[in-house]
Amino acid sequence: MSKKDETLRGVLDSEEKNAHWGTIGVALIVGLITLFIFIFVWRKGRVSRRGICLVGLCESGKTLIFSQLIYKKAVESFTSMKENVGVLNIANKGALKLIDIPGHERVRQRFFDSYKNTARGIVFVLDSFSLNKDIRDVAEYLYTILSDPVVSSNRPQVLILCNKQDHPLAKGPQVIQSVLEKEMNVLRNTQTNQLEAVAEGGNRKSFYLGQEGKNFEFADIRSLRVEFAASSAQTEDLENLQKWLQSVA
Ligand SMILES: Nc1nc2c(ncn2[C@@H]2O[C@H](COP(=O)(O)OP(=O)(O)O)[C@@H](O)[C@H]2O)c(=O)[nH]1
Ligand SMILES: [Mg+2]
Repeated sequence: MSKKDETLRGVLDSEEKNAHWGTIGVALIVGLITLFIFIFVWRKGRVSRRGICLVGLCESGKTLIFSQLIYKKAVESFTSMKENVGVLNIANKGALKLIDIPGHERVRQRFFDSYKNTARGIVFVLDSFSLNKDIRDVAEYLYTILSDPVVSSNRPQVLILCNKQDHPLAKGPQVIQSVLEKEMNVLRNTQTNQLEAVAEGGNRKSFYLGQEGKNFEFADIRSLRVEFAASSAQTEDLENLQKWLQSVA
């Protein structure tokens, strides 16, 4: 090989190396840009979700809570078939949009579906006195909300608000939590069996709430933080709810 050939080869080799580094550089830049876009969209999604959905069975106290928070007084309550929407200003944290979703079985899913995308938080209101009588319905509604695909992907904060604490026979949040966990466990078993019967080997995991192989516990829902608090809208005791709103906003 002549000297000229060797020089030419050296030049070609170094050009190849340069091209190689060039490709890595471009790939790195594209990767970084994609990462930044991803972080931006993700943050924007979280920041722009300012909704707080008040859900729960009829007569649990949602509308009274809504009017105490928005109008600072009780407004004549009626069985509503429409949602109430109001703006809640949280000190140092900006505004939240409070949505009181009607509890009627036939309409609640439709209303929840149209607001769940904007939910930064979900307040599930229940009547702490009539829980024994309504336990099945309460657990079913709660299960539907917590296992909703949009909810588990957006991960709003969840508060289970044990309302009507002023009632002499009202149960406290801790008792309510364990009663609910037992009922949700029963519900999960029946639902899992039904789903298995319908779709053998189907997409069962996405419906499974909590941890497999042990009894249901709220703490085991990996995608959601579920908290419990007490309130009495009647006696204007909404302090725990206010604190939770302050932390979520
Ligand atoms: N004792 C008691 N009654 C309440 C409380 N909160 C709501 N209520 C009453 O429960 C009934 C249903 O309340 P409402 O806000 O309309 O419930 P919603 O159907 O969930 O919107 C009304 O008569 C309220 O006055 C509470 O904390 N204690
Ligand atoms: Mg109402």
